[in-house]
Amino acid sequence: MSEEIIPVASSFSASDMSGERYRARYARSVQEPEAFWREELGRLDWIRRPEKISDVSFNRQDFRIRWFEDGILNVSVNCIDRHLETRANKPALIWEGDHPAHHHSITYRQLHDHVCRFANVLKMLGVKKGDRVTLYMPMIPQAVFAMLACTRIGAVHSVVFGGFSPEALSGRINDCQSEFVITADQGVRGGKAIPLKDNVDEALKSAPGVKRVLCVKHTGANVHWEEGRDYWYHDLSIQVDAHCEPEPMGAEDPMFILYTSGSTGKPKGVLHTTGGYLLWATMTHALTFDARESDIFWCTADIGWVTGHSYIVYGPLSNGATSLMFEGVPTWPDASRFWQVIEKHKVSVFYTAPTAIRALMRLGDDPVTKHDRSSLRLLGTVGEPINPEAWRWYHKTVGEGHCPIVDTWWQTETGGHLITPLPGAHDLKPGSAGFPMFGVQPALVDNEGKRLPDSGAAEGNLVLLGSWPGQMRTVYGDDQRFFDTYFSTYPGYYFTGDGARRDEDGYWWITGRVDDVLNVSGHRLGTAEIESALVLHADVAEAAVVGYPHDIKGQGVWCYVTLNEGVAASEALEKALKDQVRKEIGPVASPDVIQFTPGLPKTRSGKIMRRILRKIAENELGSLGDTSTLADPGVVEALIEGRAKAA
Ligand code: 6R9
Repeated sequence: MSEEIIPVASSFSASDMSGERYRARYARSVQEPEAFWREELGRLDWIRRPEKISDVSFNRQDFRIRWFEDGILNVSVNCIDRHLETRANKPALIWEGDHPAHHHSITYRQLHDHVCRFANVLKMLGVKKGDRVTLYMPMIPQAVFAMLACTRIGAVHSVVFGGFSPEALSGRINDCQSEFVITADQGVRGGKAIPLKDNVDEALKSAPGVKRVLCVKHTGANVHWEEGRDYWYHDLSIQVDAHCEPEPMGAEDPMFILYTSGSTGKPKGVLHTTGGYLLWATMTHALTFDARESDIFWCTADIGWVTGHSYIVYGPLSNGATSLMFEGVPTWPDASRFWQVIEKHKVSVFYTAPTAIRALMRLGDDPVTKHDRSSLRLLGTVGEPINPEAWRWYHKTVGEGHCPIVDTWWQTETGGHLITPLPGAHDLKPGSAGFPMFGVQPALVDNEGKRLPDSGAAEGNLVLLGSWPGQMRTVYGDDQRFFDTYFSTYPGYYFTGDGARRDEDGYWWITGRVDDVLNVSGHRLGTAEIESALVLHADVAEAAVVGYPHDIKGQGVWCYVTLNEGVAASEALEKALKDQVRKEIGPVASPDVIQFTPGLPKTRSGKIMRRILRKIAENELGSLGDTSTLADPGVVEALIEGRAKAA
């Protein structure tokens, strides 16, 4: 907890969005939503401006979420064509490659040509409106061209993070029956090549529905080639022209799918639709980051995550901003890379994750201060709660005390920011995500589902009353799962899966997940997914995975594993299990600790008591709570003994 308050920076005190303006506008957004959203519609170019604003019910009987239903628009037109009159020669993208010598920018005019060509190539391969196209790409401009090309012709993209394994990729391809994959020969990060095309080849062995693979040449590495299935982008792009008529899309037509982890089962295909998502990404980018014409905006996320979708691609480009895209990692060639890039491209708004801030903070101030950061005017964070110590370092050392920090709370499911300070409107409290975005109504409920008071200090489970345009519309192909996951725990509300506290001053503090979802370096991982990967190993009888506090990653992955009769624990087996998880999911899910144990703590009905496992992993042995309901209380001692060996 921190009582420190950092007042609105003087550089923002004359901002359009003062505290007073925020309060008035917020009140209008929740009291007169129709009127409010009719005004906000002007942020986009519509082919047909919608008359209907929203049609929403969170109840089981008549469940529906629809925004701007009769509106018609095209996303790529909003992100490109509408800027050509005034911004044709303005950089839309600045690309900074993994190697510091590789960088170039792409103007809005050039972006238009690239995207049209890409769209025509997709058409040539047979992609039609509504088709799902899977992208498995490095952080190169062609990834953005491909996303925008899909939106130009009404195809639905599903971007799969390039760090995911072939197994994870094929699962995602099959789930949305995607017949098209776009990839590159290789990616490069921190000087190391990532065999993207090889991974696609491997994935397609178990994804037989894929008909066409479009491959962008990036490193020039030799890759395996299947004639008739695989096509080089550079071969096809010279056969098409740089004009492509945009497809008029209904506001509720699917725009993209993005897979994310939940507390149960395999990852869910979060589906976002065209009008609501784009308006939300556009509005939140403009407001949270106080977007100005001359900004160089840098969001360090990967486009494989929702943050990359909303704040590298759709939000900034829809607002006609210059968006920086970085292929590399913060610590290569050395620990000053971020700051070097900021100096080189005169970045004015910088948006990154707490895990990166913590990792860089440990390397001291020198790598930061040796680079000129005077171009910076605003800083942001996303992905997990930021501890006040890291917040202060970011504020003082990186921002030299004059840049506000917007700590933005949101989720893949929400499309864009839901709770965040606005830099001209709010005094900041280190570690607090501030206040609700317009149209967003957070509330707290206790574990029994009882609403806690709407004012004064309170702590509980974070729910949202009502919808906002950027809300996901369903889990792809599984409406039932969508309802069950988000609307059945606390009927009538959207349940976020997060815990939160609201203080006396109305500031929101996100306390972290209250379900079985881990947040490792800002990446969401379901414990169930990691457990399934572990039990695939022939020697494993049972596995239970929990998170524990980790200095850099926020949370680490702790796996309790019971082996089959007669199998002995060994270092080799430990390594094999770690490899198994990397193979099934990807390096992001690598276990930090594998603890072999003769048994797991279970109730008499056979339910694993995760609370106890969490406490042991956290080394809070004094507060294990009531263990009397365990079928075999002796197992706790064995776990505590085993901990010493594992940790
Ligand atoms: C955008 C994104 C969502 C989960 C979310 C919460 C955590 C994100 C946060 C934060 C505290 C913040 N989270 N931002 N927690 N403060 N500013 O990260 O989406 O990958 O779906 O993760 O991340 O737990 O529920 P996603």
